[in-house]
Amino acid sequence: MGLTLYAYPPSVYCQIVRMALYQLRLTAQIVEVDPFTGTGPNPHPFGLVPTLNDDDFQLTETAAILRYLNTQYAGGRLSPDTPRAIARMVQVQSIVDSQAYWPLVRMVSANASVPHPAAKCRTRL
Ligand SMILES: N[C@@H](CCC(=O)N[C@@H](CS)C(=O)NCC(=O)O)C(=O)O
Repeated sequence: MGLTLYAYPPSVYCQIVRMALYQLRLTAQIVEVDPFTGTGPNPHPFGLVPTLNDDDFQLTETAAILRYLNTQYAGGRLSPDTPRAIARMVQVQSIVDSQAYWPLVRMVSANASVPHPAAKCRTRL
């Protein structure tokens, strides 16, 4: 079975997980789902993306997925190792997730003049 990532390609959250997989030289089966139309088999309890399956272990939330991949498959080498640096990392991840995603991605990128697959996000504003 191995790793399976349920992902929507334009999603920055999914791209972040895919960058981590690439950086760690991990292979994952990518199952495309569209959280905006409900297309595809989406296991996420809130209908979002991404979700990572590692055999029978299922995980949502990008920061948690990154932390899992980093500790399970990389001995933690992708993150800092001092308490303060770890705290800063978690702080920045939380700020970006809670404060930056909506204004930067949903209100700007998804409404850019250049047509983008995520433009359909606009309909959910
Ligand atoms: N806190 C979540 C946020 C995930 C999230 O918002 N994903 C967006 C990607 S575009 C989504 O699925 N949006 C669908 C919707 O809002 O209906 C994480 O870190 O994974």
